[in-house]
Amino acid sequence: MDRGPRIRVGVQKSGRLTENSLDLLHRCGLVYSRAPDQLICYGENMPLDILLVRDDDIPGLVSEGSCQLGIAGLNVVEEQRLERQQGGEEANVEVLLELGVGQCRLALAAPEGVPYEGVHSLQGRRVATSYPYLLGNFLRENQVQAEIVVMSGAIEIAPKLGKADFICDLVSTGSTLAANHLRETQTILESQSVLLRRNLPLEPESEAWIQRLVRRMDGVLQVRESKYIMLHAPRSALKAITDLLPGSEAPTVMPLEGRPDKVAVHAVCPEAVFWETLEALQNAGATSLLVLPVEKMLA
Ligand code: PRT
Ligand code: ZN
Repeated sequence: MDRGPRIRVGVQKSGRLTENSLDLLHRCGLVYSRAPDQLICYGENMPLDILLVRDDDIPGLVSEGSCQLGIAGLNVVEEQRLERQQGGEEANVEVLLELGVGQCRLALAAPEGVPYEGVHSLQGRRVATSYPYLLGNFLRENQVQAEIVVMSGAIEIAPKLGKADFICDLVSTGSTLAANHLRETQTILESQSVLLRRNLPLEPESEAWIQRLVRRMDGVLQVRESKYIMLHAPRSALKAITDLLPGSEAPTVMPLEGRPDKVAVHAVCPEAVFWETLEALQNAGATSLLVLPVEKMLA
C-alpha cells in the first residue's frame, strides 16, 4: 500500500443513501472493513477512506476540505450551495457524477380541495418546507411573495396542523402525500444521488486516484443495465437481426466453423433485454440465444 496522501469520501452513515453508496465504492474495487459504530472505514487496497456522517454534513465537509469527495443527494447539495452563496461564502463543491440512485423530486403539494393554478396560487400564502433556500429561490424566480415556514420533519402534516397552506417536500413514490390527502402540484428540483468533490486542486497523486475512481464509477454505472448477447444468425437475416439488438452500435460478427450460411453475433446492449426482444430475434431467424450480465466495462 502506498504511503501518499489519503482521500476521504463522505458517505451517509445510516439512511436511504448508505447501502447504495457503499455498494458503489465496493464495485469500484475498494476493500474496507466496517465495524459497528465506527465512523471511519479505512480502505485496504486504495488510499481511500470512508467517513460515515449525516447526509446534511456531506456538502459542508467537502466544501471545507475535511473530505475530498462525498456522496449526497443533489437536493442537499443545491440547498447548501444556495445557503452558502447567500451568506456570501463560496461553495467549493462540484458535482462529478450523477449516480442514478436515490431519485426523488422536491415538489410543491396542495391539500385536497385547495385550488392550485400555478405558482401565483402561492402568493401571500404560507409554504412549509425543510428546503427554504431552494424554495426561496424558486419563489423569487417566479416573482411570488409567500411566507416560508421552515420545518425539519413531518412537513406533510403542516397543513393539517394549520401551520401552512401548502408544502414543499421531497417526493419519490407519492404515497406519503396521498396518505396525508395532499396532491403534488409542481416540481422545483429533480434530484438523485451525486458524487461531489472539492473544486480546488489536490496533490497530483490524489487527483490521479480521483480520476481513476470516477472512471471506475462511470464503468459501474454503464454496466448496471447492460447485457451481453450472443446468438447465431443466418447470413441472409443478419441485417434484420442486428437491427433488433437494443441500443447496440457495432456488434461483432464472426464466422462459424463448417456453417458458411451462418454467423455468430456478439453485442453489448446498454439497456435491459426483454423476452419480447429475444422472441423477435428468434422470429427473425436467430438461434442459440444467450444473454449474460456484464460485470465490468471500461470505454
Ligand atoms: O440521518 P440523516 O440526516 O443522514 O438522514 P435523513 O433522514 O436526512 O435522510 P434520508 O436517509 O431520509 O434521505 C437521504 C436522501 O435520500 C435525501 O436527501 C434524498 O436525496 C434521497 N431521497 C430519495 C429521499 C427520498 N427519496 C424520499 N422519499 N429522501 C427523503 N424522502 C422522504 C420525503 O421527505 C417524504 O417524507 O420520503 C417521503 C416521501 O416518500 P414517498 O415515497 O412517499 O413519496
Ligand atoms: Zn439528513
